[in-house]
Amino acid sequence: EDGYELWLRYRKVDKPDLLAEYRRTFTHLVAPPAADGDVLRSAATEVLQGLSGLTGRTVTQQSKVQRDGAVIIGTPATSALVAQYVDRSELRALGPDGYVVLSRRIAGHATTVVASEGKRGVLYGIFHLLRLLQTQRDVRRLDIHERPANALRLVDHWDNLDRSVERGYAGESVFDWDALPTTGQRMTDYARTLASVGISGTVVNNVNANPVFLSTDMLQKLTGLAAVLRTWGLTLHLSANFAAPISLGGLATADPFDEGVQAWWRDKAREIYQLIPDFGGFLVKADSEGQPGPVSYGRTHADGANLLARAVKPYGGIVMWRGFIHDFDPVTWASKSYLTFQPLDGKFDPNVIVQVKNGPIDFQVREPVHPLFGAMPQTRLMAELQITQEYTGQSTHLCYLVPEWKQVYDFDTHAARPEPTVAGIVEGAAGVMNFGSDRNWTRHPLNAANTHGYARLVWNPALAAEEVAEEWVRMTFGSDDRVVRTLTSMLLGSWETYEDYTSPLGSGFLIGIDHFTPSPESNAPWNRADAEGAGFDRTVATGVGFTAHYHPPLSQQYESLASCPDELLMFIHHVPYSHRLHSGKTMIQHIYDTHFDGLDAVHGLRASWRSLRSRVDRRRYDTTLERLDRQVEQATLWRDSIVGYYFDKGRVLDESRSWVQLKQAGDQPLLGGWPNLFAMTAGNASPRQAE
Ligand code: BDP
Repeated sequence: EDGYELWLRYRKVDKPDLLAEYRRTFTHLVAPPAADGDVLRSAATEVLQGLSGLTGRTVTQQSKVQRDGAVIIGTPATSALVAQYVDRSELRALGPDGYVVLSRRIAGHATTVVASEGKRGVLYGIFHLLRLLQTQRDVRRLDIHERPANALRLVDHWDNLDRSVERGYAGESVFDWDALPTTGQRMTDYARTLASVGISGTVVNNVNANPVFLSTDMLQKLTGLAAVLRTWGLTLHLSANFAAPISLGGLATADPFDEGVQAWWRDKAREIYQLIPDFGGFLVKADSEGQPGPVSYGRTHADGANLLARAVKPYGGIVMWRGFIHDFDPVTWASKSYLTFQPLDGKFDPNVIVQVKNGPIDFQVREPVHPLFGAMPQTRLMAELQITQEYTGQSTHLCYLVPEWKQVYDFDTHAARPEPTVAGIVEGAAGVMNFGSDRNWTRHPLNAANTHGYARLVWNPALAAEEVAEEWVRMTFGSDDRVVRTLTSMLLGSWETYEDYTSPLGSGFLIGIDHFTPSPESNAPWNRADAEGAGFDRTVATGVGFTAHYHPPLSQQYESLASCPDELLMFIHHVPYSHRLHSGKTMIQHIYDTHFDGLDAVHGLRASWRSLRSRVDRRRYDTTLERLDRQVEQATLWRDSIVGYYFDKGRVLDESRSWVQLKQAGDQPLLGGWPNLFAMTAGNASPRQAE
């Protein structure tokens, strides 16, 4: 296996009893007639392929229920059986993306009904049914009623016209622009895979947007891509360059108040919708990192967003306006987007959704939850999460981010509203994508767990991380108990492990310009380590005032060194090395210990994987092991650099290790910063003396 099939492998079920059961329960398909390109046709094809693979018997489509084991799929409008046997008011309540999967006796036979008010819901329903078999669940008495928690379930590609990918680590762009409008099997599989986990749309080009994506030539090419996506219920979206009226339209300005500019966007929208009638809308990064925007014309972000929103409104389009403002000044960055956007609450048109990154800086391994989530009650909001592991090990390190995203969704903003958690506030998410041109899509075979996990959480943020991880493991590697237990636990601990050997206590930005290797020295303005302590003072009392952006009691909790959660301590406070954490350790000892423990945990990850050698197919085993070998090397470099750095700053000895121990840990070569590592170990003579 080369990993191409990701979690849609549909291998024959390996437990005899279960296999017999599934063979009885699923014998034939009864589906409404549907033309090629119709979502219902995709659903029928997929369910036939999936059930045939999983049962090892050819399941065929029939025109009516013939015997026990019929799978009936459809909407009330397309299937008389669905109309007759499924409660219409319930389907309406579940909405066009929701569905039911029910065991029912129909025409005297045992059947399974997958029904929805909308065709897309039927597609999601059949993937749910297949997932039950893939994860070896009991399917005899199904009574499933599902609706997505979020209407907007998007992935964002940061892909460029030359097929390079901003923050892509799996080869080139997954999209072959030159070949468009022709698309091949890979695009079909791309769309199927996303649909299988309920993704509803995709933004195909980089937020640092090349205006050429809106040119007539390019739009014509994109019709081919939109057609494949449509077949699988996905809408195409584009990142728009705010200055396109100048660069493409030849106008002298892109000022949102200029009538010529307004007309240009109206015409552009009309052209797009003529070519792509179900176009989803625009994503815009404005006035950030050199991108053009309304602020250059003395207008606000709301003025800019509303300009585009009005152009797409007649066609039902939306504008996702990024609430992320990259500020190269460490002093102001954490507050920048809050201070820019919060005053604009209530000023955005109804079809604008402001897209807010999970934290106030930029996808660091640990950040507080973005204060904007609790601060814009009159504005539609969505979360931006980063599936591609820009700062979390790229395609070398295993870092399963679902536990992090769960914390974001569950975060109580304490805003005065009925559901003050992030999950209750946002109406969708955009996940910055990790798929590339590599045969296995993500290079690191285990990193597709993040793609799957992101999608499953945006569908239902209440799912437990354990459940999501285990589901992915079973679907991707099969249901061998050892594999399931081992790999699930590898995934679940890996984010905190990554945090342990990289960035302590919310420090962030200890990373080099490649966003991969450690480089604490070059980030001194960020980590603010000196002889007495470390961390960035963002308090109101003595720092940059960031804590004021939160509602009480969060603002007080963060403001006080005593009550600030340990994991955010260095994000919010400048802390003496001797400060005792809630764990009872001094801050500096915590830094030392977590880095040593973190590296040990990476050795543990590799050992766990090795224990699965005879249980995982050769190719995926080897590819993953090769990644874990590199992770061990990189984690060693991280440990040595970071503990060396903090020792160098504070000259505080490590209470719990001696250099002899370090030396004896023979399988952990000391890479970076080794003179410091020797020097910092407690109560020991220097290496030379001891030798
Ligand atoms: C940062 C990336 C940069 C993106 C920017 C953004 O380093 O490549 O363009 O964010 O999200 O994470 O706009």
